Amino acid sequence: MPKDLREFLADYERENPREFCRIKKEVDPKYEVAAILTKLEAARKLPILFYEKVKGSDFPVVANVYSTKKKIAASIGIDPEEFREKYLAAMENQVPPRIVTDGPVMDETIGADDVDLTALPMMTYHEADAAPYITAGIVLAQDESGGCNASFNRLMYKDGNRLGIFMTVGKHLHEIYSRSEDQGRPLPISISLGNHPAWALGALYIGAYGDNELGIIGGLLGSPVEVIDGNLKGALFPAHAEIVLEGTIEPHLREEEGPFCEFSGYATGKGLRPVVTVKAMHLRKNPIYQDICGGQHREHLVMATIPMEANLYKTIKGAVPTLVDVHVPAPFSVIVSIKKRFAGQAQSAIIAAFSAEMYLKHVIVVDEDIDITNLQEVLWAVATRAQADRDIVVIPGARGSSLDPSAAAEGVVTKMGIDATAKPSLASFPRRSRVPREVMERINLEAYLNLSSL
Ligand SMILES: Cc1cc2nc3c(=O)[nH]c(=O)nc-3n(C[C@H](O)[C@H](O)[C@H](O)COP(=O)(O)O)c2cc1C
Ligand SMILES: [Mn+2]
Repeated sequence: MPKDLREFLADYERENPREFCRIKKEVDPKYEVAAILTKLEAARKLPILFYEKVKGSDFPVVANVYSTKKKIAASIGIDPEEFREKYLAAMENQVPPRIVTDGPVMDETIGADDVDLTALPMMTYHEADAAPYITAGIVLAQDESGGCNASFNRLMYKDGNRLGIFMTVGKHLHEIYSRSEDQGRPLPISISLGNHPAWALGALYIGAYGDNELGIIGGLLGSPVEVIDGNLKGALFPAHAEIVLEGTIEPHLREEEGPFCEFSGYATGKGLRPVVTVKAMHLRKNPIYQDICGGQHREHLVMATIPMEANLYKTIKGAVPTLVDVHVPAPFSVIVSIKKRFAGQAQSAIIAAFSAEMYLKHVIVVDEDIDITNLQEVLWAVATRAQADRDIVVIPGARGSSLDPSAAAEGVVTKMGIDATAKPSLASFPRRSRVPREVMERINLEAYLNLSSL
């Protein structure tokens, strides 16, 4: 198993040269990197992109590291079908982090007076984006019990050593910050770029406040992650990252942040949001800057569903033991299949799903005969097994995503569950059209017609 991002990249390039693309021609971090990725996606190409020369910066940039499940799976030595099992096992068998005093990221350190964020190739992706952004930074912050929280948070370049930060209300980093702000204290954080991909799966973990995501990353890797306790007490940072920024989120300070085009496919409006002061920058020798293209791109969508589906599976299984599968096909939406034994179990699945993930807005529950990755079949089940007056649960005024542009107030949404299971049961429902199996097996098309001429 690779021990850090650069080892993973070297392994992947060697083993999958067609999925690793080195770009030697200079690219502009303003729009051009996003344009290349957007055009490649339209052509259904998702290679890791390694930009060797980025205008205005000495650092090469890597993007699309998480663009397929295959890549992320390779980084932790599993097949893509094993994610569910592996993630649940990592949640059960967490490996606590090891605090070390040194590591590769300490090759070079730049102190507060000399930090100039413009040295980093921060990106502007879309027309509506207010400024260059850092998107692939993993923020670590300690809660009052000393546990370490990890999350991705977009960071807007402001000036010199200052960044605007977007923290969703109700997520853990926002809660840690609010508690520290209540005490009038700045919150020490670290922002790391260029981690082993397991860090991304940990940062996207959705669990209870106080859960230590470093233990889950250790569980995924099968060994403790090494973190350094830096100058700012409370801000641990990964010893093997490419780049680390240490800083504080200031209490009672709000400045304009945004707009920024988000994974929802829309630009979120500007708002008054907290500010990070960067107090030190640590770098490996020849650091690689990692980028995740802002907006609705494969990388963001694919990666986020892995921990989300594992968490939904675990929580819904607790309520409905005959849960079959869960699938997150689009932002804020999940499709759940169950083997319904008793009336009311679809409703139990809906309630459990909403309790597991605050961002969820729509839950569709179907029977076990439906392929939940086939949206046409799911809509067929909704059309033929549900009646709106009987089978829809509506929860108005609930906490949801602040990135939902249809919400009446930011982050306050109406949630909907659809029970698209057959009533009263699949066994008693009209039978699906099916040619007898024995005949299907017996009939050989080639005996009746020339298949290749059609
Ligand atoms: C590339 C990327 C960028 C993200 N940016 C943000 C962000 O700006 N603000 C935010 O609240 N969540 C963001 N997220 C989602 C959070 O990282 C995610 O909800 C995480 O589980 C929150 O963890 P926490 O509740 O432990 O703080 C982003 C996710 C990804 C993959
Ligand atoms: Mn957390």
